Amino acid sequence: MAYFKNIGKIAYEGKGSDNPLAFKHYNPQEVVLGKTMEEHLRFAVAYWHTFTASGADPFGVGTAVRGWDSANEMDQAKMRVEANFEFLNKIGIPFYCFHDRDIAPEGASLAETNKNLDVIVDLLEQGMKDTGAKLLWNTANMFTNPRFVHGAGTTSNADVYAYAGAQLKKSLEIGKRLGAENYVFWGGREGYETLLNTDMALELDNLARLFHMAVAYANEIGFGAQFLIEPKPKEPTKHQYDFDAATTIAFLQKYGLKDYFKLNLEANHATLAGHTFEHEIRVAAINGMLGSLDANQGDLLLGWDTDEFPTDLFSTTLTMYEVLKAGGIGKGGVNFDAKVRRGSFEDEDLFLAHIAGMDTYAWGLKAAAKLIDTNLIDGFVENRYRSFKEGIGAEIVAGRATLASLEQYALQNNAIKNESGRLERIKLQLNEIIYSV
Ligand code: XLS
Ligand code: CA
Ligand code: CA
Repeated sequence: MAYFKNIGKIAYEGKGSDNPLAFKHYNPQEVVLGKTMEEHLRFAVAYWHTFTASGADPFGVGTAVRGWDSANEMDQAKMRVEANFEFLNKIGIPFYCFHDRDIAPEGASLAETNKNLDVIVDLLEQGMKDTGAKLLWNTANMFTNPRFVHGAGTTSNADVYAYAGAQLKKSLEIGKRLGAENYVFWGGREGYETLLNTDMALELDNLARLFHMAVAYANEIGFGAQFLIEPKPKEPTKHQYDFDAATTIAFLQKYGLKDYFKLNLEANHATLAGHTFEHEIRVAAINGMLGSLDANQGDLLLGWDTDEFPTDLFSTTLTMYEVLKAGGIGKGGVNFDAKVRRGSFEDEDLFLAHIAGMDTYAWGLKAAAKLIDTNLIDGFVENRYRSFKEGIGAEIVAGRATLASLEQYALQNNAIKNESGRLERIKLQLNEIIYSV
């Protein structure tokens, strides 16, 4: 059955087109710096925002009008599978991502929940065979159900920890069956509200133990997906343990997990942590930990995770610049972890929102490639640090300098001369590049 009957395949029509249901910048086969846009961007649809969510917020029920609204829970789950493949095909996105609880309803027991999952996973497997759609990543939702009130891997209750382990095991099996290229761990409630009732050391040790068990089980069943941890500084807990890229890398290092994980970085989580998205990507990249991206944007006037579709060109340009400089996104992709606003409740809005995100990323990719071609940033940065290429700078970089040798140099070097960072000039040139492509 078709759910989006009034919408056909979205085509690339180029910059002059005024058709809202067409791409102006995303031309999948267009080659940019030696790879097609499709290969660079590896777009994915987030199942939860696109098919499961209803637009409900703390002040009101859902507003979305969908073709599966009136069916019972299990039928809705089946209808969403069909809608997913129809949507992927029409919008031209090769990948999708889901949490276990997005695709199938929970039953009265864990066994019944797993049975529901099996029914839907069969349908997903068949749909993927029929359409060629691929799973960028799957994950386990260990935060919505009330049992996770005190966390999952960091809960104070060992029974809940065991349940989380069982849920994770099933999720890894599903990932293997559907050939997921990555597997994501986002610590939904892995954090705390107050130290007055919290054993932080035990919680962190337990979380690491769960990750080690996941690595061991994936090995055991031959599930070769890249494991990814997704940092977020707050929401739902006040102190999320995986605060940002740097904190997460330190955690992985401490517990001997660094070789088994990379990072799934989200734009809105970066800004919640007080960083830009490009900062988080650079931190991951220089540590060899860049895994995948959750593409969205926050609202500067709101302090929470609004998960808006990315439409800020300045940000997508700098994001794609970081990705290109890091040598690409590898097995990862650009997953639209983004939801249409509550007022955008029609099916057509799902298409328009993804088109906006895809065009903004494609535009950003073209601008980033031009930034590299024109050598604007690289050239400036290289010149800015040229003092480390010779003399005392070269001694420092070679690791031969000591405090005594620095003192000897500084004592005879009375005229230190700094140079301007030229920030405003560079920003204007960046604007010119963005609007020229
Ligand atoms: C929530 C997160 C979540 C992860 C997957 O803020 O973004 O959706 O991406 O669990
Ligand atoms: Ca996310
Ligand atoms: Ca988010």
